[in-house]
Amino acid sequence: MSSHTHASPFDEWLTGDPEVRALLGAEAERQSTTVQLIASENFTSTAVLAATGSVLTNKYAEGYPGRRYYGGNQVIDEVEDLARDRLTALFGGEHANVQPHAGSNANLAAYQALLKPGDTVLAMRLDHGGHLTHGSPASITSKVWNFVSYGVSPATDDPDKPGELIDFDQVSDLARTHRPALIVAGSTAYARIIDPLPFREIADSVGARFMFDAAHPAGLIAGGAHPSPVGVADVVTFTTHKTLRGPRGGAILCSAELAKAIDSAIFPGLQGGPLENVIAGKAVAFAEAARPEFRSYAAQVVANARALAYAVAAEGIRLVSGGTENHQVLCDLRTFDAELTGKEAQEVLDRAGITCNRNTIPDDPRSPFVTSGLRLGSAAQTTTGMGEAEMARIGALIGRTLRERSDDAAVAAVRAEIRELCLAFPPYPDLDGA
Ligand code: DSN
Repeated sequence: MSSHTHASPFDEWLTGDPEVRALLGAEAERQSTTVQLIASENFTSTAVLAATGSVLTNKYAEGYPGRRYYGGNQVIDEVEDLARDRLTALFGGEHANVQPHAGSNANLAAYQALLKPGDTVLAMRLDHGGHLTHGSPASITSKVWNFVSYGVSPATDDPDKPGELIDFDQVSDLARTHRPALIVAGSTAYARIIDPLPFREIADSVGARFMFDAAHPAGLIAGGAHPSPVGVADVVTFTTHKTLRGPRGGAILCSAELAKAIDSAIFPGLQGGPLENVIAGKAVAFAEAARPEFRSYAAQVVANARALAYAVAAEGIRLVSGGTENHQVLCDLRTFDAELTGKEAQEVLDRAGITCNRNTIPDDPRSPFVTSGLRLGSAAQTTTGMGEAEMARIGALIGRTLRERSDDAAVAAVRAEIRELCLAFPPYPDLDGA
């Protein structure tokens, strides 16, 4: 038996490798005894874990169902077809590609399918909430294509109109000035609903294609809590492991007209052999997300984020955009303590058992490595069954930890309280207690 209270799933299969077994046990312990508030993470079901850890990892399957470059893919074809069919049944859309290893690959493939090198793309600024693949200078995307960035409107002092919302006047002006071939919607740090319709209208007004990167809200869309971009955007990319609660990976939905270009962009354009074990995990997750209880889950994720937002605001932390409509809470720490950086806050919260990440806030005066903000997310702990009362308690504990951050005993007391809270909401109740 492992020395940890919480064994990793399938622990008994690792008796021959005590080092890896111990590491997996340690991570299972961490995930079970600390609060997971990273907005891009979740806990998959054990069925997803089982499919991802299956014999399908052994198979090479370059190509697509019915058109493989290796023999022996009869079963694999059925697995991938099942995943594709379940994905189009879940979201609609005429064509699905379930092979992207990650969201970044899905985005690169969409650009490759829709653009020529040097074409202009209009996407969200990274420091206003966009993603690296939306044209960050550090990303290959900015070296191949010419990115122009839109951002959010300025913050205001009016609680009824707090600002920091996507500035559609700016999107429209930039589209008219730069005539992009593609407009990208989607974000990694933006706590509001992103309505695909205004983007579609602006794209149509300048003859641009429209891509929606739904990596963060995919599960909220599947669960009916957010409007769907499928059928509105030309291409929808997303990750499967965030709010959608599947295995780590990506996927793409597009029209039949773009199917060949998207498929060729993924393979052979960008990737080699697909991870069919992960694709089986995606198939399991897509079926889970189609069940009625997933709609309740998505609604609870949003309600939990709202409860967490109220609680941290009550501690004196400013909420970027004044609140939340999704699974994220974006915190501006400067109103809490002008000296406190996102980096320091993340580190002390880690010691208290509250796992989250520092994040830039719009027009952050500090560097992306230091930041003035924190990003919190409700998707993972909602999966364990936590509700608004637990979120309110965690919000208060965040305030206490940050206030008493130089007092090791106070931080340790929060850590003990968090551990007790987490033990009441195990992520894998059927597998724990080894
Ligand atoms: N790293 C992901 C996130 O945390 O939002 C985006 O790629």
